[in-house]
Amino acid sequence: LSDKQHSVPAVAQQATKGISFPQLDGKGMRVGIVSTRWNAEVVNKLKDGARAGLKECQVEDSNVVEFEVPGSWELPLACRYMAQTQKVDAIIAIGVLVKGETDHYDMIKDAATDALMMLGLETGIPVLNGILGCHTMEQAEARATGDNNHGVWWGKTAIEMATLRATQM
Ligand code: DLZ
Repeated sequence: LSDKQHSVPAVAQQATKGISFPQLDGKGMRVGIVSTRWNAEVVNKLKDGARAGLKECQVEDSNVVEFEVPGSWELPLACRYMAQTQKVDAIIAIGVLVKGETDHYDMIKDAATDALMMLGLETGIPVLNGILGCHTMEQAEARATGDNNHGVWWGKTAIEMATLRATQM
């Protein structure tokens, strides 16, 4: 076999737990992060993860735009405001919903995630669902820590989807 036939697609050496990514080049891309103040301690770790994922894809710090909102319910509308600026290649919405004793959790989780999906489909801008719906704070912590920090995947997924979009335009 020739060298060419031997060569494998550049698949993630940068894998975190559970998923691998192709080599991604986010140089020059602008990415929005919209996050909540509810459950800020875990949300901040996820945000750090997302920034780290973006950095691994060569996204410059100055090209990361951040909005903050009170809770996960507010995420879709704030993401829409950001999408309307037409100045971002992808948006990462980050929130943590912890199930309480009422139905509030289910209402917010389902409505917010559906709205984020619709926003992406309507605008064509990749909108990442970074809402963790957990039954306990410990579950959320575990998904915001070390090689299981889901924020890192969201950062890389944002660039992968923005790259895919760019190849379609
Ligand atoms: C009200 C509420 C509750 C009970 N729990 C959470 C939560 O766990 N995570 C979260 O992001 N937001 C929560 N909120 C706030 C709502 O998302 C929203 O801010 C309010 O209902 C006001 O619209």
